[in-house]
Amino acid sequence: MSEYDAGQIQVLKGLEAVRKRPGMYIGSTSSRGLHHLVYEVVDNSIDEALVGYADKIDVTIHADDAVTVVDNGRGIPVDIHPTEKIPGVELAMTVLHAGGKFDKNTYKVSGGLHGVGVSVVNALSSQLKVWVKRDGQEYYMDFARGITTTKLKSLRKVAKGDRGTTVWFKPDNTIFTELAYDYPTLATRLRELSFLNKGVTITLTDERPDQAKQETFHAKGGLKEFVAHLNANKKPLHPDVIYLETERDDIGIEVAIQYNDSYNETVFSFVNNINTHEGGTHLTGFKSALTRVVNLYAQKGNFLKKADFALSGDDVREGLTAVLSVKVREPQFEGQTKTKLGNSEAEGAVRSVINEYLAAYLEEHPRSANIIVEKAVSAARAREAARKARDLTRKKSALDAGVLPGKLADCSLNDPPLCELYLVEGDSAGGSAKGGRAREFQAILPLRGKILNVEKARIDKVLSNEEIRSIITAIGAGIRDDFQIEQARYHKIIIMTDADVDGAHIRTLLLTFFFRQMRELIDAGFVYIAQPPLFRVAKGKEEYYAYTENERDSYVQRFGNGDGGKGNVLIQRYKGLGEMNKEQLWETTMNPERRTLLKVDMEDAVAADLIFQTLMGDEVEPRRVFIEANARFVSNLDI
Ligand code: 0RA
Repeated sequence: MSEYDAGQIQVLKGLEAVRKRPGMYIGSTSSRGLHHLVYEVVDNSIDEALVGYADKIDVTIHADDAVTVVDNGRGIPVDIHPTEKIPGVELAMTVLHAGGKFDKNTYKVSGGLHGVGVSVVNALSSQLKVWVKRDGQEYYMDFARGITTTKLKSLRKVAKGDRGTTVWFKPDNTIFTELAYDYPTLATRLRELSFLNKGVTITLTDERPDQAKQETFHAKGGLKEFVAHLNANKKPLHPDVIYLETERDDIGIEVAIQYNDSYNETVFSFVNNINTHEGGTHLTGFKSALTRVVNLYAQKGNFLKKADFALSGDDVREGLTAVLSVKVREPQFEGQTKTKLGNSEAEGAVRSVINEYLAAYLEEHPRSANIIVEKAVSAARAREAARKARDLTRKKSALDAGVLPGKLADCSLNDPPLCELYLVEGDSAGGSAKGGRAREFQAILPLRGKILNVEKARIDKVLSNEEIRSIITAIGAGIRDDFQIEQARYHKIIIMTDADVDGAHIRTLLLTFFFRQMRELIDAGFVYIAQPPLFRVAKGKEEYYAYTENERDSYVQRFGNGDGGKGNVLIQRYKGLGEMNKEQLWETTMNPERRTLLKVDMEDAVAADLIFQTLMGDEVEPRRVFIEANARFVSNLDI
């Protein structure tokens, strides 16, 4: 630390800021943030693949949860930077956003949570080591919490063509609250990256004892294989995946499309490998072209008997599985979660490419074209049939209480950010909830009987389901394409079901509904799950609620230790919400001062889509496989 010049002070300030507020750079310091460290390093290697220099990336989770990422790219530069006066590799590792300083001719991943720079990983690692092979030499450096501990040194000679970068890092246990990597989470993202970056081979190796595993991800067909993967548990309506890869107006465009016999729309869009959950210009261009081309084909072929209604966007996307991936040089990310593409040029580029290509495809493949158009036409007929029901479900204005469902006990405030809607299983719990609630801001909607499984139903059937209609009208924001989050009458929708198998089923049915019909509600963070306690442990005037058996035992222990005996400790087990009186329900599950709510959020919409398909879809075999693989994680199955 003797050569402490102004440059280094600046460096320390930068990385110190990362350590002070890690959430600003990687989103969180929980499991999600931990996984982002790996994604950040891998993204740098993927950038090398994007410019054609790397085609192999190896990720290893070591026994101590350290991670190594190896690529065969050009290797991070090691020469001294002209103005910063330190080796390029040291610059990349110690200066925020240094990447662009010495390389700006490429599509950099630079939006969302990724693209913050590998220096952030360094700052948040108790140790980081980097090996670079370039120009016939292997070099090495190491760091601790972002500070250089070994300056660049030359290790050995290597063959001229032997190039690449190896980064080993150990996440800092004073920063992260969770240090164990989840293999399936990493595998899902690495598989996705292999689909998105055709031809790159990515391996994932888990060296941890008891869970040793290795997989290789490689997709020769790129997005074509992505769509085949998404449709794996579904019945495709036409054999080929429609696929195109091209460039227009300096934007790389890759699209794959295949319809299946379900009623769901599964469309994912990416910009520079980042999932654009909130869509944006590229997706708008894609959707409008798809709607236009299918309508034109339907009109020309007289598929629409009377031309009194056109096929809507929702109609042409019924049963559609599609992935759109664009590569944009300077992406502008907007929206609440910075996952919405703003670049206006992307809309026209994607629209014109899809217009041309898809029109030609339909002309050349009349058999597939007929199936696709017929699917959309039958969706349109169902939509017509459901129109009345749908109209009934959309409120005219938030103030117009006349159209609210009869069994809704609404709150008296009309200020959505403050208002909560409890969806409660059963009339008896509904009654207690109504009695116990804070009526100014808490509304109660009791749900009787089973919610429809929307995974298997078409929109007309969905909308004819009484329970679902009540939920839609109570929320007041419409559904699907018509969904308008600004109209939502509550900013907390709280699912309150029993802690048993039936409760779990109803909860899953509700989550399936929100995921398929009101996904923005989940994206906005408006969906929650109430956590009713399983036990009340009391002695004299002192009482505690326990949410697990362990918690119960520790309260019993605590009481026991007080006077040497446990004799007077009272343990009450709540079998269901219905068994709690209104005071208990308020105190344990609804009182904002004491309750615990789980917020529903989506780490990965692709993974969520596959899970809903598996759990709620038509095919039984994948569900059996899932249950067998996951049964060991289940505890308290109706204890
Ligand atoms: C800056 C410039 C060049 C490569 C890289 C960074 C680079 C960074 C990482 C991080 C992980 N793997 C990486 N591989 C490459 C290009 C330098 C040149 O022109 O040779």
